[in-house]
Amino acid sequence: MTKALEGVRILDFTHVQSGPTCTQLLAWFGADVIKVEKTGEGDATRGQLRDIQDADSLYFTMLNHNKRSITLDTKKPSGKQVLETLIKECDVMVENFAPGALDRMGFTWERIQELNPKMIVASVKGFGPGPYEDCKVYENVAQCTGGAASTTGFDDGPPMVTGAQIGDSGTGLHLALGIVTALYQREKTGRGQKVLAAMQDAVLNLCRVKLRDQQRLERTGVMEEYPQFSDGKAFGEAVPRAGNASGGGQPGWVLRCKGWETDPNAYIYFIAQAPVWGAICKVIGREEWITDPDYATPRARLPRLKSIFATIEEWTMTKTKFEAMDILNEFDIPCGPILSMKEIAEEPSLRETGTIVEVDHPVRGKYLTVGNPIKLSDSPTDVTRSPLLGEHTDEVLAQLGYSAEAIAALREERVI
Ligand code: CAO
Repeated sequence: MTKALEGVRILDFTHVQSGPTCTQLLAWFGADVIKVEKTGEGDATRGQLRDIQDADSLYFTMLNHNKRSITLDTKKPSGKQVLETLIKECDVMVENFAPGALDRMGFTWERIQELNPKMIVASVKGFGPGPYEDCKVYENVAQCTGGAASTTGFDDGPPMVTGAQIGDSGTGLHLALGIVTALYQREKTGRGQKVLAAMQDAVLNLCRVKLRDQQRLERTGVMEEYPQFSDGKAFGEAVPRAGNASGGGQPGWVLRCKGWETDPNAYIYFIAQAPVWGAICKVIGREEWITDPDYATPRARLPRLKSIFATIEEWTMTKTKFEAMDILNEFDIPCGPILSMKEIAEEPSLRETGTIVEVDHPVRGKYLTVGNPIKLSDSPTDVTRSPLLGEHTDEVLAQLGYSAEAIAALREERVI
């Protein structure tokens, strides 16, 4: 069976997380991804957070499946020549170096266009044009500057970052969409183009509902679904941290379940969706709330949300999170157990769909990874292990037309 991006060749000049997540997705869709790494050292993540001495870290292996790796010193003249050949042969260059690094290497947009006018040059940067465009950025900086941190956490605590890598992997996803869109447009124009996904922009895109709330707050001075409202607290000028409140029109909260005293994840997310209010009241034994004017309508419930959730919690605490999930789903009440990473890793249905995959690696042995979360019916994903450093240098250079002698000379010069 053919793959969706078969025939597309990617010059993968990415490192750390944001760029590699993007090129990994493209590889899963069938692109030939050639990862160009620094001679001798490679992507810094190969050695970061190691759990097995001398084996590529899980950080690296889990972000670089289905790629080929070549080492190349792109600061030496003969290394630049190899890069030029790669630029001529590839469809897309993806990079996430610090701002200006590619220019300093001598590969400006103009130069790349000269070499290959069809080349799509896709970049992750911390910020778009503006006061911070020259800054280096890591995940949590993006979460803080993109609006996620100021709106995450509890009202009486500091701003919080989330465990979801929305700055890195979130931006990689945005970039991947930009790349396939540019490839599609190139079909009609024959031209390449620049694609930029700034981490601040990607995080802000994911925080869209909070900019919605900023404007609601400015217009009305109050947001009734926020916990501050039922707590009787004043709103300030900016969107406050909403704890575990739902970001949508149906109120929700995290509630304790049986075992919460010892299990940090014995909780369930409970959504008091309006259409199933009657069912909720019946399940928790509060049928009088169905007709009581203080509880019967969503609007009447808003100032009482805190005490309503406390009452629902009295019920959830008598059930395990999985028992509560089963009972509530019988009545179509939207809810979700708080799953630990251990529970997710062991979940058979995620293995069956390929969302969690066991991969074998020649140095580290078997490990678990997250497979392709996007399923195409006509382009299935086979997850293959990440490459060793420079594993494909000779193979790729030979494909580019370099003779065995020329390859040996480059190795002698320590360019590869
Ligand atoms: N051969 C020779 N030199 C190479 C090379 C190669 N194959 N690959 C990279 N280099 C050079 C670069 O040209 C650069 O040199 P100069 O500083 O002389 O221009 C140098 O290696 C270091 O690149 P860098 O500045 O990108 O790396 P860093 O570790 O200092 O910074 C990071 C890392 C992530 C902060 C920075 O790359 C960045 O801000 N990237 C954009 C935002 C981003 O993607 N952040 C997400 C990171 S994931 O959390």
